[in-house]
Formats: sequence, structure tokens, C-alpha cells
Amino acid sequence: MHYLPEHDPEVAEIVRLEESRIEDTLDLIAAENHAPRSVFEAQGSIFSTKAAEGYPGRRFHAGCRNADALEELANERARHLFGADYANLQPHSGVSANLAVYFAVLDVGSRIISMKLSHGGHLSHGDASSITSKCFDFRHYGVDLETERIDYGEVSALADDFKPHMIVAGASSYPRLIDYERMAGIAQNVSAYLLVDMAHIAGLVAAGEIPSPVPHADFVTFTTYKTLQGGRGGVILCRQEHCQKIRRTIFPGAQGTPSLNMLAAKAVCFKLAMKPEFRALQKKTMENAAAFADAFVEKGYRVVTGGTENHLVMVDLRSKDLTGDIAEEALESVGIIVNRNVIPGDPQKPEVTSGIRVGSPAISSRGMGQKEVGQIVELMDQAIVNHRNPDALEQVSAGVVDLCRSFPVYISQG
Ligand code: DSN
Repeated sequence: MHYLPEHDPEVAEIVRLEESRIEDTLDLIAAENHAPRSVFEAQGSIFSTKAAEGYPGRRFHAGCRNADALEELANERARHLFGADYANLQPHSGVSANLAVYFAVLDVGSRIISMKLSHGGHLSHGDASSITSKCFDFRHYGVDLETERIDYGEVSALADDFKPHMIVAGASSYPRLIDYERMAGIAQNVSAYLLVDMAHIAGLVAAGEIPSPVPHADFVTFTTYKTLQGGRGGVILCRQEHCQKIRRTIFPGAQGTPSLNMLAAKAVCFKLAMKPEFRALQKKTMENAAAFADAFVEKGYRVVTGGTENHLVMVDLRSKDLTGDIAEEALESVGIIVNRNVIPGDPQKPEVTSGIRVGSPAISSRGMGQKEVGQIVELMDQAIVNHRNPDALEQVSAGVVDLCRSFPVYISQG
């Protein structure tokens, strides 16, 4: 920081505190990651203030020569990375991207089926609290409560009965792979569009570590700041036949000027995601998630579905007689950052929950491996078991700081 401390010392101080928080805590939020510094430089670049309504070659403001070059480059990289016909990088967020897809090809009141939030879905997939449920008629499928995996038979039966115009696949707390081919088959049978929201797993898909939904779905949406290790923002990929509708729905339909600085950061993140180092990181992210699942099971916790096939583990705390809210608070007090999360069939309210969601992307990005995962689970267990014992919590806290200092986030990334 060169200018901020002089122009606004209060904000500069809060930024410094956040830097220390990031360095000295273990980030296990499955939706987060540590982005490389080049992403921050692009985000904080001169592109922060350019008005550029429209698309390359068809802007409603002058002076867009460089903006056009930037957006074209970013688009080309996105299409290449994911093998997509068309990419729109202007959505400000994942929710904006999903809303744009719904409004591009559906009418208000159209029928959509998606995974219920309480079984792993997302707010913007028609949860009662989301604007999406006010605009469209949603019905939800869930997981089989025995296997805790998506019940494709239920999805198919619901589709036959409800005759949706769109099926949404994708989740924010589902530790297993989704069978996109099967979802596409179900959608085709009822002439519905298939939208896959791969926000959480876009990095794993980009690296080829897990199957891609792109060949199977009409639309794929995602955010760039999770496994993909970029900055905040949304993306829509789609088949060529839908591209004009998506373009018009984003601009002028739902947004004005795109955030060109965020678009620059997306371009950087796509370039970095093509490198062998990124592929190795995504592999490690998955290995670390599997190590988390094993270590929790060894410590006597139940993990949802018995394991993981992606970057996250859903831990059921009931065997430890603890709710997610208390665990989240105890863990934060020792510098371990997770979020409480409902698990399938959870008897607790979303504010309380019986589980926590544990993600491996950020600790993997700071260089930690399976040995450190074992140490982290030991520290977590100590904090959970001793959540009422301040002396024990203080010891755990010291262990967390020691571990963090051995794996600095921004020194290790250069
Ligand atoms: N989708 C939210 C989550 O999974 O935590 C973050 O954007």
C-alpha cells in the first residue's frame, strides 16, 4: 500500500488487520481461496473506473480500445480453458450469472427444478428466501437420506411430474460428483434446459481433475474466486445457439458497465489456470480434502456420504454432542475458519446446524499437504472437545499460529 495509508489511515489499518488475519488463521471455508498477487494487481488496476457499456466493438462509451482488447482476451481464454462455444464474463457475481440464465430463456413463472438448499443446493437455485423463487416456480430434489447422494430416480420422477422448463444441477455443500450426462438425459426427456452451476468446483474442472459439465449442459455458470483462485465475479458459458440471449440479458437487460478491473482479474486467473502448477494445486486440493475426510473419521466424526470426491467435506458433529454454531465459534476463537452448515435431514435450524463444512482449497494454496491436514484435524478436534476450556483453547490457538507461520500465504506466492 503506497497511497492508502496517507489518504485514509483508518481503511489502511483495517486492510492491514485483514492481511494479518489471513496470514495467521487457517481458512477452511470451502467457497474461499487465496488468490495470487497478480489477480489483486489486475483488480486494483486503472481499469477500475472505465465505463464500457456493451460488448467489444459495440460499446456505448468511447475510449474502449483497451477495454475491448481485454474483454476479447479474457473471453478467448475462458472458452479455451473450458472448451465452451461462448463465454460471458460480465456478470458481477454467481447469483447475477444464474439470474441472467433464468431470464435469458424463461418467462416469469416458468417451472424450474433444482437441489434443495438444505441438501447442498444454493440460495439462487430457488430457495424461498431468494428473489429467484419470487420470479420462477421452483420444485426441489434432494439426496437419498440413506446414501446422502443425489437420488437421480427422484429427479427423473419430479421432472416427469412437474414438466420443468429448466433443470439446475450444482451445489455448494455436496461432497460428491454429479452425473451431468444423466442430468442432461433427464432434461432432454422433458425438453428442459440444463443449467449447471459449478461455482465451487470450477478450478477442479479447469484442471481436468473431475468431469466437466460443459459438453452436457446448455448453460454453465460459476464464480472465479473459489477453487479457481481468482477474484470475485461471475461467468456464464453456453452453447452458441443461446449466446445472443445471454448477451442481451446481461447487457442491457440486467447490468450496465461491466467491472473491467474484475474482468482483467478473470483473464489473469484463466491464464494461470492453464499452467501445470495450477493443475498440481487442484490435484493436491482434492487429495487434501480426502485426507480431511479420513482424519475426521479416525477421530470419531461421521462425514456426510462417508467421504469426498471434490474439495469439501461435510462433518456431522452429532457424535461429539455439539452443534455447528458452537463449533464454528470455538474454531474461530483459535484461528480456524469454517462455516456451520446443515447436513441432509438436519434436525437443527440453519442458524444452528448439526454440521460444519470444511474445504481444502485455501490451505492447499498456501502449500500445506496431507501431513498438515492431520495436524489441522487434531487441532480442530482439540478445540471442539475443549470448547469450554479457555486454557486448552489457548494452546490450540498457539498451535494454529505456529502452523500458519510455517506456510505464509503471500510470501510463498511471491
Ligand atoms: N455460495 C457461497 C458458499 O458456498 O459459501 C459463497 O458464495
